[in-house]
Order: sequence, then C-alpha cells, then structure tokens
Amino acid sequence: MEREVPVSCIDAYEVPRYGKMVLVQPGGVLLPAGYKKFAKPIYNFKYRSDDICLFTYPKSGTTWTAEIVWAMTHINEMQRALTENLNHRYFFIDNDFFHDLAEEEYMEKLKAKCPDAKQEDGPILQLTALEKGRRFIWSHLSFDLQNPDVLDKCKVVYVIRHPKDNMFSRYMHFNKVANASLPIIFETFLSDNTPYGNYWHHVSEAWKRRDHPNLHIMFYEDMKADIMAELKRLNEFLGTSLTEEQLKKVAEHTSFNNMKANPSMVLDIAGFKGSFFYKGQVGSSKGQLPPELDARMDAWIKENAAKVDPAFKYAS
Ligand code: PPS
Repeated sequence: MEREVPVSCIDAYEVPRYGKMVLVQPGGVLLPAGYKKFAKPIYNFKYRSDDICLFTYPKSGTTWTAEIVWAMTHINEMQRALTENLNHRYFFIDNDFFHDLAEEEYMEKLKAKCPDAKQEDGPILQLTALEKGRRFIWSHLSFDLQNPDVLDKCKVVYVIRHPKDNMFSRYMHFNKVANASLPIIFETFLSDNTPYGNYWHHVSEAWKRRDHPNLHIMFYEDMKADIMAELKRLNEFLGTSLTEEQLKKVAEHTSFNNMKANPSMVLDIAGFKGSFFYKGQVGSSKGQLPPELDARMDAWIKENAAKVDPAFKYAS
C-alpha cells in the first residue's frame, strides 16, 4: 500500500517563471505547486539495489558529484559525457513538478517506450521506473520527502557545501537567469521558507542518517582540498575498485575547467546555460557580502550548525 507523505502542503504565492508555489511543512520547503501531485509518487518510488542516488541541497556541488559518480561507474566510456548530457545520464526525479524543464523532450522519449503514457503522470518518474539498466537518480528534495526506505534499498551520496558559498552560488545563478538581487536571495536563504527548504533542515535530515552504511556524505570543501582522497573514499563506498590511475582520470575529467568547457554538461533549457559554473571555489562569497549581512550570516551559521551537531564542520 502507498504511504502518505507526512507533510502539509499549503498554497503559497506565485513567483515569476515557476508560477504557483506550495509551502511544504515541516522544512519550510517552497516548491512549484505541481509538487502536491508528485509528493506521494516520489515518497513511494520503488528503488532497486543497484540504483545510485545523489541527494543534495541545490548549489552544493551536485553537478560535479554527479559527473564524478557517473565517470567512476563508466570508467571505460567516460567520453560519452562529451556528447550525452548529464540530464540524460541521470534521472532528475524532481523534474516532473518543474513543468518547463525539457518536459517535451522527456515525453517523446517516454512515448517511444510506452505509447499510452500520460504526461500528467510525470514523464521522468515513468521513464525512471521503465529503465531496465542501472539507474542514476538525483534529487534536491530532503530525506524526509524521499522514500523512507531508500537507504535500505540502495546507495545514496549526499553533498554538503558551506552555506555562505552555497547562498552566493544561488545568487549568481538566479541573478543570471532571473535578475535576482543579492539582498533578496540573502533574505530568502536565511528565512524559514525558501526553495527546497531551509538549508539546516535539509542538512540535518541527512546528518541524522550519517551512520547508515548506504549513505555517503561528502563536503564540497574536502573535495576541493583533496579530490583524490575523496575519490578514494567514494571508490570504497561505491565498490568500483578503480586503480589510482583510473581515479586520476576521473579527477581530470571532472575538473572545474573540463566540466565548464564541456558543451553538453548542462541542458540548454530555460536560460540555464552558463549559470551553473561561476567560480567553483571555496570562499567564493568572500568579500561579496556587505559587512552587516556577512555578520548576520556568521551568527546564523554558528547557531544552526551547532544545532545539527556541535561537532558539525561549520559549527566553529
Ligand atoms: S545545482 O543548480 O543545484 O545543480 O548546482 P550544483 O551543481 O549543486 O552547484 C553548482 C556549484 O558547483 C560548482 N561546480 C564545481 N566546482 C568545482 N569543480 C567542479 N568540477 C564543479 N562543477 C560545478 C559550480 O561552479 C557552482 O558553484 P559556483 O560557486 O556558483 O561556481
């Protein structure tokens, strides 16, 4: 029997581009209104033991990690990444409630496999379910909105990035695609109700599951500091048994410059192209915030990181 999602969805305001939004509580998760329809199918989605999932708060290094995981599991066919878009190698299961994101393209793919399929049932969820081979699934929804059994079924990688750089990356993205201002993005990021929910809610939902053997948590800053060490940890977790030489190849293939230069990395949809790669650095927000906002964010981080765990990376 299908489980009910233990959240409430309240109709919220309209935002340009995404239209009507809903506020999902707890978590203060603002999502396109279409989420109401897909909440239950996502919550009940049937994972398989060889699936690999990537769950992240947006702007944490999702694209980078997605490419790493894919390259590690396709070590002898990495060149495919130069012509095959990442969105075609992964299933972005949130896509069905973002109606404009290449839905027609996915619908065509779905119709070829299943002529009777209906658009309103969500092309991506259907395509994911129909996939016969190993599935690479990614989502920005926090763990409390995912199938509660997902970790018992398959491996999940979760990436965390320092909230200040995360917020600044969000700003650079939405400034490019929607002319959003820094104060607006700042206030939304620190508010309780924000797209994909409060940063700390998202992170703490993953952190409390950190001892599950099927969950691998990575920090963007650690990846930047020593990518080979992180690839080795991932190699263990994924069971990919790659040699040092092969891991070096993965590191090279997924370097910031190589990924940025790859014309097929990010789908050219909804004006997103060119908004995914800003600097790809730790501390990219340094000196960018007015001192008053900078101090507010420091205090906010200190208070909330300690609530996640006094030993949490950003707590001191
Ligand atoms: S999204 O839109 O949520 O999927 O964005 P996400 O991919 O999670 O995060 C985007 C930021 O990750 C940076 N990025 C990288 N950093 C280092 N190395 C590599 N290879 C890499 N690829 C992407 C990207 O540049 C965004 O960070 P900023 O600071 O905005 O540059």
